[in-house]
Amino acid sequence: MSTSTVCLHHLFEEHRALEDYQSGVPRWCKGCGDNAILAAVQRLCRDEGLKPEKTVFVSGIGCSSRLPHYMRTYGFHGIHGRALPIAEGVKLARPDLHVFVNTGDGDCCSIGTAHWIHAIRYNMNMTVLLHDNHIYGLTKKQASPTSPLGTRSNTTPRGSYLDALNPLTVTLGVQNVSFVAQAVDWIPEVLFQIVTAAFRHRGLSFVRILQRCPEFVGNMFEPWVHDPQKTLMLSHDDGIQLSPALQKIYRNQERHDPANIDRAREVASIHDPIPVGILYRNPAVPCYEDLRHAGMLRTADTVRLALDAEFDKFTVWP
Ligand SMILES: Cc1ncc(C[n+]2csc(CCOP(=O)(O)OP(=O)(O)O)c2C)c(N)n1
Ligand code: SF4
Ligand SMILES: [Mg+2]
Repeated sequence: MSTSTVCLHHLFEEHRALEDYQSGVPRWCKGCGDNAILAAVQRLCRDEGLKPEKTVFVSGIGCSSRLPHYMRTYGFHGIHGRALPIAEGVKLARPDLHVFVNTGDGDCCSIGTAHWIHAIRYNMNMTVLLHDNHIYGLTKKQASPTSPLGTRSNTTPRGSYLDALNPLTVTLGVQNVSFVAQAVDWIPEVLFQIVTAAFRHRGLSFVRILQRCPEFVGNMFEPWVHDPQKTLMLSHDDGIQLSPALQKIYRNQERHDPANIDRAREVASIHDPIPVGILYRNPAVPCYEDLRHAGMLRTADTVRLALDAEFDKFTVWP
């Protein structure tokens, strides 16, 4: 190859457009907040210049878990509640990959709860996006653990009996938590900034995204969508930067120190107004894959030798 061909090849490799990360036509309902989350991650991939062959989106089961189908990257549409252990397996085997997880409130906070708690403690370097629409969408309107008290659904026709579980306070209560943020699908610029900050954090970043499901719980977030005073924007120097236009709309703001876990827990408990921004960040928490791989030279030969040694233990020699 001539030098100029190499340069052209390099240019082609490095500069990708949004379309290079798009795949298929999303089948979500009109107005579904999953569309905004998809747009944010596609923009993130483009702006961060992620190589599609080095990027994996892992999901469980639910409307939200269809997201990997719409990414032109690697993807793993897993089984209900098991997105996190699948993603951890990917990361442990291939720490060089960018791993994203898309999980619903049923997927993560109901059937997948045990995996969620332990994934926070293992703190592997991945970006976890909780699409929290407060309902089971795919199976057509059953109450989820995050459904507010009194939610009428197919499983709770007289209204749900229990207070909702708060995914932020739960996550902030787990040992080794290293990044917790909250975003809403209806402020796309801020959603994008939060997802970007989550991606840049080294460790497990957990982003709860309040996501509209117009099909089954159309009124769930309406008061917050229409009244900017009901959103509490958290700001700090390297946090979200509101554009001048958004500054004028979202005037309810609080200076917040994301290193302060006690304040993060207090803010996480606020339901109204909805806190939006980075609640907690601690880059010093070690990642499990680093601890496991520390001092290990993993080449094809070392893996083969180690496997041979293991298999030899069970060999019945003639
Ligand atoms: C083991 C198992 N149990 C139950 C189901 C049925 N199921 C599929 S998706 C789902 C809930 C989805 O809700 P959520 O995770 O909130 O995702 P959403 O559709 O709202 O995005 C359930 C109960 C299943 N697929 N597998
Ligand atoms: S049912 Fe709800 S969550 Fe599922 S695609 Fe439609 S609007 Fe989105
Ligand atoms: Mg849901």
